[in-house]
Amino acid sequence: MRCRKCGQRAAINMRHHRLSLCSTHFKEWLIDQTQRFIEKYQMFTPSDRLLVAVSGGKDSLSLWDILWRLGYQTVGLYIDLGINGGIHYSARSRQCALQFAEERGLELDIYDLRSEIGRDLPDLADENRRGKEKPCSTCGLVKRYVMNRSAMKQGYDALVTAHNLDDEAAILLANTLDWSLEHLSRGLPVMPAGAGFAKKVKPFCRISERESAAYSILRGIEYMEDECPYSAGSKQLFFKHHLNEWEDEMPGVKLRFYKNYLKAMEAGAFPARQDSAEILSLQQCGVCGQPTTADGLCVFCRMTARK
Ligand code: Q46
Ligand code: ZN
Ligand code: ZN
Repeated sequence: MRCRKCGQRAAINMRHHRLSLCSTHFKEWLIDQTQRFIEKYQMFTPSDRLLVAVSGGKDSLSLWDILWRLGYQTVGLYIDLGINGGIHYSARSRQCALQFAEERGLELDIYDLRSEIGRDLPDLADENRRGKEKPCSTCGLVKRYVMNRSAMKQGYDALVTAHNLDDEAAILLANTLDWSLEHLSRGLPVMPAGAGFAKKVKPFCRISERESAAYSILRGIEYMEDECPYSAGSKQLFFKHHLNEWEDEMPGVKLRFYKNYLKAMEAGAFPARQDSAEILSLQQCGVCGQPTTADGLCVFCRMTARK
């Protein structure tokens, strides 16, 4: 297989784009693609200050590298959840994020759950979950809360996450199977700011997991290769696995599924999300000031209050 641009040996063949590229041209191509989607979906401009959520994995570090090369003003946010799972998951992920930032002279904010609330995610999840439920719902809540609060408090113009095409297609499939109109109306690459929520953007929404992994390897980025020990058996991995099987048989099916969803949204297929505080009947949390539908304290403040 040869690179379409220069005829050298190809480093990657992307069947869904009918495109093979060498290492140099693939890296250039991925940077161009990312910039194209930033502009197409009007995510942000060079004058915006961006908070990039960084997990230490391939997607977030590849995306941060690309935003940095494109000259955007970025600060990273790493949330240390204190997950060990026998592999020192959080400590090693944090190290990857720190090393990445240091090598490029970038600023990385670290939110350390144990220092902030006195316990790690697995303890917090134990206090709050029912039965043998995984800690993922508590984890999701903590991450969404910390990301939004950090972005709002420090006045960033947008919160950037590295959700990729595989993530978006898997979420879309799950929400379609449930016909969850509420969630289907929130799957766009840009969620505008409003009612105490920061603007959220996903520049990698059309970039596949395989492409972002190839980018980090070809760029020599050291990322956390192990998955979170709690991810095994998750619904999202189940959907990703099946989407990948379909992709093998029908190259491009994932991208078509997601792009056609965006077209359907544009055509008004699902009700647009209403974001005003009145419509969502939001109040301000009495402790942290974050938006909440509950009276008094938000879910995070209630959950993390010492019992
Ligand atoms: S980090 Fe958290 Fe994931 Fe681990 S505990 Fe579950 S949600 S699997 S993206
Ligand atoms: Zn080439
Ligand atoms: Zn609160």
